[in-house]
Amino acid sequence: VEPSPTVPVFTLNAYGCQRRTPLLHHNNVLTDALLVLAENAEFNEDEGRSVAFKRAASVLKALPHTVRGMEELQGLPCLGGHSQRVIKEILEEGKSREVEATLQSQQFQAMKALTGIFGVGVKTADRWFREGLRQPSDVVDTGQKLNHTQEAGIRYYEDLNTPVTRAEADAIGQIVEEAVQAVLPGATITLTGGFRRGKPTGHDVDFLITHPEEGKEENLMPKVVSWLDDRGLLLYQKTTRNSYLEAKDGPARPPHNMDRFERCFSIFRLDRPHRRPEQQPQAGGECQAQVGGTLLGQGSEESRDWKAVRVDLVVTPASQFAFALLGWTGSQLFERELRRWAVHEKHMSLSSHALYDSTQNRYLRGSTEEEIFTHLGLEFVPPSERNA
Ligand code: 8DG
Ligand code: MN
Ligand code: MN
Repeated sequence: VEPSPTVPVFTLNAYGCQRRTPLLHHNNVLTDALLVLAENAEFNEDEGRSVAFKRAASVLKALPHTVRGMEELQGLPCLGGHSQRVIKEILEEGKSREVEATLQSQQFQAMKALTGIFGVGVKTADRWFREGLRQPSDVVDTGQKLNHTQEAGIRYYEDLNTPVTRAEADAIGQIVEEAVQAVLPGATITLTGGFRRGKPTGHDVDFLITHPEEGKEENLMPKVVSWLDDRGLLLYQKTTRNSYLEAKDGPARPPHNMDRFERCFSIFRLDRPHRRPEQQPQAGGECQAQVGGTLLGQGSEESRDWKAVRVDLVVTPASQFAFALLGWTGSQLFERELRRWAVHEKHMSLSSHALYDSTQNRYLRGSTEEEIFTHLGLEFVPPSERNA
């Protein structure tokens, strides 16, 4: 494409962690399309292709204007040939045939519905799809063998596929706060994940729990979980203990992004605020799932005054808190870009526990997110601008 002096040219840095990416941006038509292709690539276990589409979408999210012509893309990073073809087609024809075909495809729709079951990953969903299953009710009807997580995923399918609101997240926060104060006074909870980035809704609620005095936080999770469980507030929980120090490969080089904190994947039973009948939401109004609650054992909507909500709890020692906060705030692509930047540009290894400098052969301390960005040679990006 010829350079045109009348077109404002914005350049953007190549790594998502070097850019500011707000929640609301100007190119949703294009990013929605690219993210469909990214998701489809994930369903086909092609991670490289999926990340390529996500990076392309992320660049468009960071632009301060709506893209109206291909010449505006000049000099932008991460826009590969395939992404450019999709963008071009949408700019010229209003939509992309590939994206439309993907959205219409039985495989995409089935994979979306089946991976929407908590505890079901791409591999399981793909096996089920090849066995002819298309939706969660098929899983029940064909009597598939399920683990405990997947059973909960089926039982609460509708609720777990209904976005969690900020008000619900705050209500959960109050409960977690009460639990934590009851079992360890002085401990603190911090809302992370999408809500910390300013999202109005999420698929779950993420909390970090810590105590200012290092060591006090040890074995806190089982106590918090018992407190919650005793009050009937947990519909499901799976707790994993801290394995950071005992891991064979030691803390020296955390090898992948799964961290080793004491953590709990859970489903809360959240009471719905009392509503008068005229304020009840209309049937089906806010529900995305196509499967009837009765079929999957949720009971009828009217009789339930609670909602199942996915909650992630993580306990971290004070010395690792800033790393955990940075690691759990997301977005997932922003995290991925941070780690890629650390390795490729700084010879460092970043995890949710620590930052290791391979040049100096030592760990770098960080008591705030700002310090960690400084160690990484990056300008600080506030949580609300990490929506890469
Ligand atoms: P959403 O729930 O609003 O849909 O979005 P989100 O809050 O951004 O996504 P998330 O799936 O809840 O994940 C929040 C962050 O937590 C994300 O940046 C990745 C991170 N995360 C996991 N699992 C793990 C893990 O095992 N270790 C570490 N360090 N981070 C993790 O989701
Ligand atoms: Mn989340
Ligand atoms: Mn989460």
